[in-house]
Amino acid sequence: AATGTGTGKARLYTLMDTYMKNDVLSIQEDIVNHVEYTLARSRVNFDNFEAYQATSFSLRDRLIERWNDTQTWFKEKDPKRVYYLSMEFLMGRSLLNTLYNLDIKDSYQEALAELGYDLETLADLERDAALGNGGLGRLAACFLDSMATLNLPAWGYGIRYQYGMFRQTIQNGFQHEQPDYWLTFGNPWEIERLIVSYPIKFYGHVSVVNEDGRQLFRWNAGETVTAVAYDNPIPGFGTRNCINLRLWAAKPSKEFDLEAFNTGDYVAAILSKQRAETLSSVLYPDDRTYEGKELRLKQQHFFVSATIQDCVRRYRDAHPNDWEQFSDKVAFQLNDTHPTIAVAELMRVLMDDHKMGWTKSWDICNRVFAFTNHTVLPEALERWPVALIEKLLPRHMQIIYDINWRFLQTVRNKFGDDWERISRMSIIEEQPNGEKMVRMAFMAVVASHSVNGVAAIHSEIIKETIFKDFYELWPNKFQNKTNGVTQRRWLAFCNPPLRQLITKKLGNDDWILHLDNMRELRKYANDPEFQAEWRAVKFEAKKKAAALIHRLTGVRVSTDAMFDIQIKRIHEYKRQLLNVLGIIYRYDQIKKMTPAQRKSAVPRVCVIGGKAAPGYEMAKRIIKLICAVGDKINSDPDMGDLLKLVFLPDYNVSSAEVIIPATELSQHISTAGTEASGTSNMKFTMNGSLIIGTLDGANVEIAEEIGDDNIFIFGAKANEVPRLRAERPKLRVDERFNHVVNMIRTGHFGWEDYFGPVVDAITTGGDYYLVANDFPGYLDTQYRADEVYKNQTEWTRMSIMASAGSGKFSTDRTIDEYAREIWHAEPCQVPQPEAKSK
Ligand code: HBZ
Repeated sequence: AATGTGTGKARLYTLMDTYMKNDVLSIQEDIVNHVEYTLARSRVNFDNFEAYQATSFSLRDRLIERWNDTQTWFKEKDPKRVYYLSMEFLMGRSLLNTLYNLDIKDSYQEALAELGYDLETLADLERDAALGNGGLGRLAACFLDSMATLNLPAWGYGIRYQYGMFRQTIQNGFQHEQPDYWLTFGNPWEIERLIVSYPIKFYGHVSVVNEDGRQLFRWNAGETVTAVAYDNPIPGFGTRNCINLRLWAAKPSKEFDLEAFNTGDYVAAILSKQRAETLSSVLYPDDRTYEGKELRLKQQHFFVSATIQDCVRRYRDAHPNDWEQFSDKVAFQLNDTHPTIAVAELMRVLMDDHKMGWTKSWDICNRVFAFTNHTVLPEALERWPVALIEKLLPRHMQIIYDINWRFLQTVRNKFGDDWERISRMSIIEEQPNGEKMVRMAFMAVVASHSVNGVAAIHSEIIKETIFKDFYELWPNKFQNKTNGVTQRRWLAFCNPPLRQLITKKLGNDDWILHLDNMRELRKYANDPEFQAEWRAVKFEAKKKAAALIHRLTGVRVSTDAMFDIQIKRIHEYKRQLLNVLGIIYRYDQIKKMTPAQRKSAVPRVCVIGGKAAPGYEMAKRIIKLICAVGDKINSDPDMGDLLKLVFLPDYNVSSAEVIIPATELSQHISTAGTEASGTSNMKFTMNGSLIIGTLDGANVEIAEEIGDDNIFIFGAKANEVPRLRAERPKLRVDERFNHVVNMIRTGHFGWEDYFGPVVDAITTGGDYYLVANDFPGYLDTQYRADEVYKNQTEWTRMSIMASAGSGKFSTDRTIDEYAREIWHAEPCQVPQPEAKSK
């Protein structure tokens, strides 16, 4: 093959006319070449980490082939492109995911084994790419996997933070935050593209110039930063398509401030330029309240402006001097309000840089933007001070005022001079203290042609609450797109024994692309032989999880106990407190049992894990409470293997991949109406865990799909919550609740002063999240779960039914719906090539 003949292009084509080979010998050659030529280590002497790096580089080469072919193909076919704009992509590790998606895991495993390296060991050395907080960031990562797999011409755009989500350590039961400098030893998966860079402007002032009899606005920026592209190939499964996650890093701009140089302070001038890099240095670790920090707004504009410039350039390369097709070729999905400044930025680019009129520019914006909301909690809704935007992005602030002015005319045309309504709906909020704020969610709704929630119940709630007025104005804008997760990472790859069992039973592994096929497993839910295999798979997973728990906490847990898990960010609304109170009750019950009663009790391993936002005092106290209760229980000889409680430190994507397959009961117990969707509930269900949960978020649809006899539901319904909140102080509280609360208050677990505010919040403080109200139902339902667990045949039946009914919760379904109903984008599959020259 590789013999160069001819000259010029012809010679180039024949020089390398085959793709990289995936036989064991070729893989070994590629790996040792990278050891020697990329890492500059001796090919006969390299350690595990170097083996991991070289293996990753050899995989990157394979990804690049696909990436290049895919982008060339997209360019040629010119389909409508989808751009997913997100401040967060919680990718986790890439090594195994790449091997599985490229279907070359076995060859690599064998190749490495022959060289004396163990693939699993190497895979464990990879640092998580933790460029996200939680559900919202992980959803973006699952979306990329499905967009690639469904052959959509889609790209993700975000920020290449140097510090990802902080590493959580627990010292004496308290959370400590450690920096996550994940790039210490480089990132073998990314492609640095120094050539792809754009200037990003900040500050300065706006002037008006006359050109050809037209008024044009000119923004003279006070500061310019350069955005440099880092590309992360995202391979699909069962396809050659490989899409892109383009992350921007901030670098100093080339244009130097001559004045600073001329005044002689050369070193100070360079140092001040260098500060530009701080823009992309750190992920904000708060998923609870919007952070009204200037740096956060700068990050938003930074990545949005680079993205818009990049996408406009790509469009104009294909369609010089023709804006007519822009909205047929481009769709932007806004992942929450964080990228909403894109609306003003695109308006600015169209009007100021490309001299388009308002009407035409606004029409384009409306056709290209769509917005996803992920929360109804008022404290999480982004509102930026007008004064801050005016200072940082003066031209954008003018445009926002103009958008609002025209929008409010629309409101008046429809509803008349209803000033209350107009002030409620205004994008600019006038606060009593006189400070004006920009309501980013309203701007996103006004500018987008589609607004969606992330589960059926959530999409209804936003129409009745935060966006009620807007729903009345534009009922057709509002949609639901129930979240999903990728069954590749969250079932097939993280749980190989279950993958094997399912594939064996179904006779093929088509379910990895068509999760609905799992429905067929229902037939075997009562089959004793299948049940035994199903339990054996779970037991193996529990052993692995027990080893991880021991490694991270030093606590040994029994694999014969029920694994009862709650892992998610720590929030009052997610009610980890309800879980702890239930565990305290269980502890107290066991203490009071006779030896005979203890014999028949169901043993449990309770695991709670999750990070608290560094400034969220209450959440940090709750972590301490979990740890204190855990210490008491785990050191009590009366408990033995009957009850353990561990706080799992530094919960992240990689630990989720071990814990979720091992879980038998998982908790999704938010106050109804507060959790937009939840996505781990879907991962657990796929892996045969039963859910104990409220009728909130996607739990509602999970119950529908798997049958409400296969899920443990309790608690107030969303529509009862407002009334219960109002009545709460009048209600008499359950004795069991009073008892466990008193145990905390009276120092049974120590630290009673520190836990004071925690207990107050659910008693004298009004109990906003209805912990007391839902406590009796929770205990009764936990008791029901114990009773079912005693009957392993019934438990296993429910477990199989849960997994079998999880087909709807694949992001393949979610993304297909977005593509058809919001983006109007078609798949564009790269043909299977024989050789490069073909
Ligand atoms: O988004 C979560 C929702 O709480 C969860 O119910 C849903 O399943 C998931 C995906 O739709 N929301 C978040 O994870 N939110 C954030 O992480 C966040 C991050 C930065 C912010 C605000 C929120 O400034």
